[in-house]
Amino acid sequence: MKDKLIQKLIIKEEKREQSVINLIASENFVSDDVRQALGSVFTNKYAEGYPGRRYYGGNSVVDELELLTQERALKLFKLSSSKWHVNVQALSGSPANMAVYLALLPLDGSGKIMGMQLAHGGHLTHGHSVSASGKFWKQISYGVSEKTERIDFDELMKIAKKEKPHIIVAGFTAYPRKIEWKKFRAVADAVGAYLMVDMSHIAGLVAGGAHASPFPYADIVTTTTHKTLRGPRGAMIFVKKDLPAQAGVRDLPSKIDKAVFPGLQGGPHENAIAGIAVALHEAAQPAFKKYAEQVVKNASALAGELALLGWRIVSGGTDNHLMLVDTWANGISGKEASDRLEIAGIIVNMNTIPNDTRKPMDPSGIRIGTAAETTRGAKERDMVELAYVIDAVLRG
Ligand code: DSN
Repeated sequence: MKDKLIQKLIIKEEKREQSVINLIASENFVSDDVRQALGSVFTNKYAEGYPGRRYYGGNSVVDELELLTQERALKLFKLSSSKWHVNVQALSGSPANMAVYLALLPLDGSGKIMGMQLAHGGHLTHGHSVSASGKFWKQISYGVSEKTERIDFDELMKIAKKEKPHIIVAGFTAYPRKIEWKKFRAVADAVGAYLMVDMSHIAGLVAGGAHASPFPYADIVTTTTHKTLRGPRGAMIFVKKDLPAQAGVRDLPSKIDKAVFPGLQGGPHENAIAGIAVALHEAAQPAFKKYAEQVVKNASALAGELALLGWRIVSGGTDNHLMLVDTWANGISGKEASDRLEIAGIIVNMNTIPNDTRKPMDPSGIRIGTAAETTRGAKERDMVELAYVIDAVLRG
């Protein structure tokens, strides 16, 4: 590389990544093939529009790429193209979610998104007031039960019946338990709401069969492509083709396509789409199924050992790739825990825990995930060892 300053930073970051244990629940290590696609000539091309309907010339190869990516996306999640449409252009998870709201919700201030509170594991774009999703539309929030730290569906039904949201969002950023899609469907049906699933965190687990698929129940599924799915940064929006018109919305697939472009963005990042296509192919291989299963086994082993060592695990454990550790129960704030671990070469993020009494910038816990280290080959015995190291570092 001629730009020595940037080359130096790339090498520096590569060394940093290699020298630490990465337990950030939303990160992963992509394959060389994914990186090759990302750095390919597809980055040169402007391609506003969709296959067969582009504004610029020279898009015949891009059309092939995008159609193949859509085909691979539908196949990976066992979806028929006669029933589901997929948009692969959204630049990342937040714009993908915004595109769904833009397509579905009224803009006159009456639109309601029912989403999980940020502090209980929801995402900013599920209607939080600091996100555009909470500025253009009203968040009807729900949380987890104080006692079980799991979703309380009776409470959810009560809120939904009272508030009558247009859309219910399931799928979270910091929820360690299996998500019962069928129960969300029942709540959405009871109030005539769309059910949108944001499966960003667990997409790789769903693809590998390590978490139940939301597709039999959801109307719309959004996902980022760079977490457990192990692709480049990007997003996909899946939408059912045969949805009944609700709140006057018809032909949802085309509405969502239009919300992505021209509604929210211009030219798609075709190099990222090429990387997504590679990742989708990788996730369809038998080895990925084993990977997804191992991610969950590793999380369970790590949470189990930490609990034995005296750390309170929120909700008592994990069913997926992540866990929340209530470090404040042992007198260490989440920030302090995260800082201490980083000094020891273990990267986690501080995180609020349900009903946190502390502030988001210094909350009561940390979030730990196993997707990245499982890619590096970690197994349960490594997790047990890691638990001992984490314990020793935190107890200092
Ligand atoms: N930042 C992502 C996460 O860590 O879950 C969500 O946007």
